[in-house]
Amino acid sequence: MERTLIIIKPDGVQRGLVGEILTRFERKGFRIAGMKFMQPSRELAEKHYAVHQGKPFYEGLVSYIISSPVVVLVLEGTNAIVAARGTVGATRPHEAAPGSIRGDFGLEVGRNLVHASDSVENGLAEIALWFKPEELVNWTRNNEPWIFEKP
Ligand code: DAT
Ligand code: MG
Repeated sequence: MERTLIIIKPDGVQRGLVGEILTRFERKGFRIAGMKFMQPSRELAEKHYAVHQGKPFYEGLVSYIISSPVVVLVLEGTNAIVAARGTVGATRPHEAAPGSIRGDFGLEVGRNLVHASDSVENGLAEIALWFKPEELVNWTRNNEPWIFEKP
């Protein structure tokens, strides 16, 4: 089953939106394979955002993600990468569709609440960066046939 890495960023945690954001992923049908509350180090944040190094917003992006604790999740589902990015919404919240997390709760790109992996390959690398293998759980839900046609 395809996996994606989700981060509820510091603004989501500070604004008390963890439950609201988790609910949206749960009711979409994703299965949680990993979840933790943690304070990311600068080193981890720099690795996570390495592709953006050198861009004008890079330093602000790193300081933002380490400014407060975050909730990190691994979600599983068919087409998990694309589906989760749909649930999250466009990068710039003022352009994100109403109904998406960013579209409903954000106004600025520097406070866009959630990270979601953008490809299967990057998702695997991000999961390996944020989680140890033993922190991920292989399990099935008893409602799986009502979410996945071929569980
Ligand atoms: P996304 O988080 O939607 O995958 P991205 O990978 O292009 O977007 O960029 C990572 C983060 O960097 C994004 O969530 C917010 C920030 N960012 C991107 N483009 C930006 C810009 N033009 N100005 C300020 N911050 C930006
Ligand atoms: Mg991205």
